Amino acid sequence: MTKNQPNHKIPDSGQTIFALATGSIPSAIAIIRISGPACSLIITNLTKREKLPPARLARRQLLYKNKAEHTPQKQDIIDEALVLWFPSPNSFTGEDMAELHVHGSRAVIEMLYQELLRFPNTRIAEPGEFARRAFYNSKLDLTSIEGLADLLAAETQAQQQQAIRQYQGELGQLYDGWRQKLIRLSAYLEAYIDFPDEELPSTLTDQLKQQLKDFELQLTNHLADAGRGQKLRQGVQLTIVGPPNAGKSSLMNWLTRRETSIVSAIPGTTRDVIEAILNIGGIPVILSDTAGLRPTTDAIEQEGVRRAQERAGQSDLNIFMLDVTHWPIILSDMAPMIKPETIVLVNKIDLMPPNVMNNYRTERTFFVSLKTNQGLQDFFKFLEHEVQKLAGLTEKPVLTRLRHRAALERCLQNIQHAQQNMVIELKAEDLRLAVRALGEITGRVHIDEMLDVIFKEFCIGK
Ligand SMILES: Nc1nc2c(ncn2[C@@H]2O[C@H](COP(=O)(O)OP(=O)(O)OP(=O)(O)O)[C@@H](O)[C@H]2O)c(=O)[nH]1
Ligand SMILES: [Mg+2]
Repeated sequence: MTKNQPNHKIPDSGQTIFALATGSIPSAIAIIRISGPACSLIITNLTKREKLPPARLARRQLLYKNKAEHTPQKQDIIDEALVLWFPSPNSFTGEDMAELHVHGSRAVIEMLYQELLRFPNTRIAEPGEFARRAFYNSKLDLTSIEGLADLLAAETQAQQQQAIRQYQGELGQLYDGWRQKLIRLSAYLEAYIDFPDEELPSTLTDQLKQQLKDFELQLTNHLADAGRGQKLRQGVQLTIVGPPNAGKSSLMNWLTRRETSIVSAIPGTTRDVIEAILNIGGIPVILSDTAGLRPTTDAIEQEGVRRAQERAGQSDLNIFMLDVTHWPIILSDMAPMIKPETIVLVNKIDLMPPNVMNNYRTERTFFVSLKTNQGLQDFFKFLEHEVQKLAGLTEKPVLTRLRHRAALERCLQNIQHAQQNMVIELKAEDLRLAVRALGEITGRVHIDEMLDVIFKEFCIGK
């Protein structure tokens, strides 16, 4: 077996890194985070105390310039700070860490940076370096680190909920659990290859078949549910389409609560795709207002219509809007744009009572007036529900990134191969590849080492 372990020692773990962990200065408080072997030296030196503060408890202490003499002078004071000491391994990075909560002025920070740089092998951290160290020290897997990045970028509550769950390891645990299962299946096969004379339970092949089948189903279901997690991260694409003058831009402005698009009585007012980002029911939504659809000889308007159709084609959900005075006549070239999931919005019911009894009416048809606000609340409630259905939180963890999807699809392919392959060695290789694909998601790729462990356990006494 070839050993293929990543280097779990950080190349420059001998170096101590530090960075400002809080936002731009000046600020009331600024936190400088330090990680690495020089932490204890830095704290004792800056505080001019022989003893380190108690672990993980905030202490108010004076910070002094890093001078050789031990009797600090008043003019050597940098700031009065809160000092926190997190000895390894119980820290975010797993290394010795410290936090200095100082007053957030440019002068204090600059002075501290200068002092910190005087310590041996100490430098300013690169972006993401604390998280990278946490990963190398097995404090966080890759999905947790991605969850942390999402948490820092979260703008809506649902995004925050998904991110915190991922950060806390929900997704990582799911994939790791699957990986362990696959490793066990691999071990069975390996045993068969290496000890062909050994008696294996006769039901083994049947069991293996069944387990691979179950696994394939689980993976397929998970992949099918995938859109949700990604949409919650990136936003649901919602597009308003329909004939000119229907009130599409009026709806855009109502939904965004500002004058996002120009509204006018002249048909063909909107010519380009106008985008706005909003929060509907905790879900980020990328809303597009588009040019009214109609045959035209105007080249610019033609391009606008093309863009409208293109955007509608790419969207997760479309609102098809029309004027009540035209309802239910829908031009034949527009009819295909109304799909079963499209929400049909019949506007301007203040002008005349809608003919609600007709063939076009579905459960997804709403009658509204953007002038009098009639019917808008019911429509909005429905929209909110639809958006949440597309991207809402579920009980089960869902995949959130293209990176995960690519690896899971590879894993699924290998599982399918393994089921078809009759040659046992090739089956085993397929499973190894499937394990590797799952390992890539969490960052565990030292498969062979794991296999060794389980294989030994499996073959006890042989
Ligand atoms: N009476 C009435 N007029 C409305 C209503 N909603 C919009 N309008 C008017 O209809 C006209 C067209 O509205 P827009 O929102 O610009 O329509 P649009 O679909 O964006 O039109 P294009 O950009 O040309 O495709 C404007 O004069 C609006 O004031 C409504 O509910 N009732
Ligand atoms: Mg418009």
